Amino acid sequence: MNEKQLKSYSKFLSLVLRHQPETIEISLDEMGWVDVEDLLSALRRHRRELTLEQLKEIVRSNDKQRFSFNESETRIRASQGHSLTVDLGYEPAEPPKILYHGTPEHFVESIRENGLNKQQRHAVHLHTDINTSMSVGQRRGRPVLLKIQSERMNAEGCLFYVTPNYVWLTDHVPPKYIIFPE
Ligand code: HQG
Repeated sequence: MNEKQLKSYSKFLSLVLRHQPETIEISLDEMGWVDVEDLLSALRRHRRELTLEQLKEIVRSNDKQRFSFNESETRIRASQGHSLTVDLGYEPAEPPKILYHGTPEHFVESIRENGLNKQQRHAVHLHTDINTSMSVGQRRGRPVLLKIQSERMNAEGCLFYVTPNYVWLTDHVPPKYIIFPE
């Protein structure tokens, strides 16, 4: 598969594994998993045929490692980013002192007031590195980098989870833990 095909399939998989499995008439279990066989046959029925090897290539080559297989590679899911209600079953983890969140400038005033909300997704997404956060913020406008005092939040009772691809998840970030740029 060439780069373009990989990207297009990855986008389509994000759609069905995070948001709209009904697009190809599959359903996800409560932890977001679907049987690989069921996924492949649904893709075939909807003219998006993939071989098992191609699916593995998409998972392996994905720039953000968005998808994962279970250990026996019989099931697959998105590692984070769902708008569907899912319980990904990650254990709470101790975050680093600071995590980052990039957001477009026009959301900053509302974030100052309300903190970071998870909006359409199942959790607020935070990153350990500035570049990733800036490129997330850049998707919708001029990006602003917010620093989150995650260690302090955690010490004061807020839970954090980390995905296999090192995206940090939490339910909400109150404004008092956010350091805004000058
Ligand atoms: C903002 C992509 C106003 C928040 C990315 C964000 C990421 C508020 C937007 C991953 C707010 C939600 C997640 C408030 C939060 N007032 N705006 N109180 N609280 N927001 O897409 O973090 O490529 O749901 O700052 O790369 O941007 O899909 O979240 O701008 O890693 O794998 O509301 O999605 O990954 O937007 O992105 P999103 P996000 P994938």
